[in-house]
Amino acid sequence: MAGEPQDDCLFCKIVGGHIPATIVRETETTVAFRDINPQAPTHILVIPKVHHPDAASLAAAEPGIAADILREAGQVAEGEKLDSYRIVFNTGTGAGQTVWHAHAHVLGGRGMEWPPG
Ligand code: DGP
Repeated sequence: MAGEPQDDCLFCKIVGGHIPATIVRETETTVAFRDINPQAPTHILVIPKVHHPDAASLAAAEPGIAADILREAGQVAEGEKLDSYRIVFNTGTGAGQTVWHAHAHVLGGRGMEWPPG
């Protein structure tokens, strides 16, 4: 059922405490933790506790929680004292998505280029 924890989902296991992560913030609906393979001095993932495969499907099913993700991304940036930062939702294999549980990357602490690669 949509939103239910998936046995084979890495991020559901982090939400459930079955896989360790460096958690920086947690709310009733979200968890924020440091990316295992950081692409910037600050690289934190903000995920919903509910399982949806990508950001658009999360927003379609549970728009309030999608908004929570954006608000928490801002809180993470404030907590990390980032003046500038990037929020990224990779969606689909061709865009680099590798984990099929919606997540926002919050990246900062270095200069960034546009367009992204
Ligand atoms: P994406 O490629 O957009 O689906 O992002 C998935 C991110 O998840 C990627 O940057 C690496 C991160 N990641 C994968 N496995 C783990 C893990 O076990 N722990 C943590 N903290 N991050 C992980």
